[in-house]
Amino acid sequence: MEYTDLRTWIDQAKSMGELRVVDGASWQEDIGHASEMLVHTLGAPAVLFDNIPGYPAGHRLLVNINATRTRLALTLGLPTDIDRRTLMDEFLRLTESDRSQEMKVLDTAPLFENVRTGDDVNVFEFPTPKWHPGDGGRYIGTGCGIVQRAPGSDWVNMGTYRVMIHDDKNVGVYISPGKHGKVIRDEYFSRGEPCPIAIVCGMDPLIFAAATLEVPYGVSEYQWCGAIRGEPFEVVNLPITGLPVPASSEIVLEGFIYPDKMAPEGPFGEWTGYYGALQPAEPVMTVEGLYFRYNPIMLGVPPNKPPAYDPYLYREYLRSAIMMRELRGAGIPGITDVQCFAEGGTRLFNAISIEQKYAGHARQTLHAAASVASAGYFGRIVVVVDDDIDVTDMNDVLWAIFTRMDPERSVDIIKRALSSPLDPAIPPNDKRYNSRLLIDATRPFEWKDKFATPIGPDPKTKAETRQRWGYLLTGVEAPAGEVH
Ligand SMILES: Cc1cc2nc3c(=O)[nH]c(=O)nc-3n(C[C@H](O)[C@H](O)[C@H](O)COP(=O)(O)O)c2cc1C
Ligand SMILES: [Mn+2]
Repeated sequence: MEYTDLRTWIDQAKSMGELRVVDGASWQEDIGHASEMLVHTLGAPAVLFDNIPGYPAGHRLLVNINATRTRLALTLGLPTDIDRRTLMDEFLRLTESDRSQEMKVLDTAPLFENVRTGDDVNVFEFPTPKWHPGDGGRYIGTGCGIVQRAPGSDWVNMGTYRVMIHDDKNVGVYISPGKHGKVIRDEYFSRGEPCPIAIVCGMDPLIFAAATLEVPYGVSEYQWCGAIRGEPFEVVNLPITGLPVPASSEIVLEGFIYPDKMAPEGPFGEWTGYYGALQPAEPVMTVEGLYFRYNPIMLGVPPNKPPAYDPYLYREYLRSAIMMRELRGAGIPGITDVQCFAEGGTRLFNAISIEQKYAGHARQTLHAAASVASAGYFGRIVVVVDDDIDVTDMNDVLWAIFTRMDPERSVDIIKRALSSPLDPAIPPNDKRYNSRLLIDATRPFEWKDKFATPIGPDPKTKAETRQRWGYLLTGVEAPAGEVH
């Protein structure tokens, strides 16, 4: 690994020409606007905002961290010129459960350079932007990780859930149904107990990515990062709750949420491209302990409309890889590739290619792919295609749908599946369930050998043609000896 924390990651990204620094942008509008442009432009750099008016120099905010394959590879400790599939396969290898590492608890950390408790707590010490004009407040938690320990267990979960500032000492935490953080929270609440939580607002891009992915239920995101790093993930315990947070954290808020302490939360510009509804009652955390390094760096990951948006870009690789592992783990053979398209926010439109081995194989794949953990929450359309289709090419997937499916034979609908208050397509008065469209766009197994022959070209011929005739597309003269 080339970096040890967010600061050394920034140094690396800067030396690779992948990071720019901006002075003087306002938290009120400029940072939200600039971030929208960056996340909606493929290849855009990470940007570190400093000297934000109204804040001390050095109180910084970093956006667009993992939005290119180069930076994602840096984050995962892989060669930065790596191709898509190698990156996915390496990521799966690194996160195999037999590489899992217990976390390592350190005695102290730079995080405690500044400690605020009680009356001294003021979460406005950091330049939290107003990310979208219609947001119900300033969201300090976008590139954040919420740390909780399952009651009566060693399992420490870290998930990214949005956090809105109510006032200088109170923040609201919104967690969608089915998420680990909600399951844990509700276990405390059902016993009538408060749920201790820690909100980490600046951390290295690896633990952040882990907090936004389907690390299996019961597995700590810390163990998973240890597996990728090949050494125990270093944490430090907080004084009030005892919760372990990353030792390299930049800013941490500590406190409790209570079953009977709720306040309206939202609206917030969400990953669907719409404002998520104002939630009438979400838990409020009174910040009892606030800790931060000198010159703290907050991570900002404001949700935005698909397709190009930092978490879609890296999750197009990583969520797709996780689904591939889940399908194989479910015992389904012949899984060739998976693409959770950024166009669907890596949830709403997912394609799986298979080498068909038996009648019913395609349907089995579809139903599993709509239900595994990486796709269980708020899915919409799942497509299975044959392995001659390039699932990374939306046009190829659409061509398979248009030419190999016959709606009467090829479509299933799953009803009453897990959805979310953020789902714009279900009624405002009941945001629990949606349905899933499953499209079998494979050649029907029983007559696939008689199916019309695709024109091609096959991948080898395609590559050779582009090698030989590619000059025609470039304005370059024909190579010597070539027909022209
Ligand atoms: C920038 C960003 C913001 C997110 N905000 C929320 C949120 O407010 N609530 C939520 O339930 N999930 C949110 N998610 C998705 C979760 O982080 C994701 O589902 C993750 O798997 C949750 O961790 P868990 O599997 O440990 O529950 C967000 C993801 C990203 C990348
Ligand atoms: Mn988890």
